[in-house]
Amino acid sequence: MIFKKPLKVEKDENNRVPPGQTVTNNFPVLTDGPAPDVEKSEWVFEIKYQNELLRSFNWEEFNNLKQETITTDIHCVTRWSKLDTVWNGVYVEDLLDGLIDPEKHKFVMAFCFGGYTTNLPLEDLMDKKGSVVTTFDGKDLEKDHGGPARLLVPHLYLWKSAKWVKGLHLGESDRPGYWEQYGYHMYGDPWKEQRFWND
Ligand SMILES: Nc1nc2c(c(=O)[nH]1)N[C@H]1C(S)=C(S)[C@@H](COP(=O)(O)O)O[C@H]1N2
Ligand SMILES: [Mo]
Repeated sequence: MIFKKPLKVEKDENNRVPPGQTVTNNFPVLTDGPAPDVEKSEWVFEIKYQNELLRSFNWEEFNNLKQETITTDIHCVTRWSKLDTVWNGVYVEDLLDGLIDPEKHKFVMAFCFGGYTTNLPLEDLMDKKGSVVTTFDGKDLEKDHGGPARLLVPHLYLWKSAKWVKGLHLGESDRPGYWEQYGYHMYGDPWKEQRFWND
């Protein structure tokens, strides 16, 4: 009888890169329109339900929350992936702590300085799946990548990771955000290649 050595399970690049994607070491910038200027002194993060402001943080309040380091792969619908990116920020579930009413708060529209929006199910931001990050690679997040703060939702295509994020609008129903109105998929799972409406 032949005993085979068990296969060593490593984080193999092939298993980490979703179909149709190519790994890059660069960090491309993809913004529709100009990057807005957002001063930390005017920065706010707001959590809303309908016309009601449930909670808000200014820069100082946000930075007093528990900061986490997140190491993750990211995948852009324009077919590049970047492995082991390192960010610092706050988990969305900590921002929402004690606020959630599961009957009313099922979906989220992230909104941004500059007007961009993107939609996602609330549960895709919970359980450490979503965060609001303020550093990349140990340095303050560059303006072009969304500084001072962006959403990071690495298990979905990167258009869901709203740059210059200003808050989350909670709601009962899933409405299309900016790119979702123009043909991008409502959910955007890179492992299922949910790039466009009919994927
Ligand atoms: N506010 C805002 N966020 C945004 C965008 C944008 O145009 N405005 N572009 C999205 C798209 S389509 C992608 S692919 C990623 C790109 O992030 P990056 O420029 O840091 O690579 O940001 C997303 N977040
Ligand atoms: Mo994109």
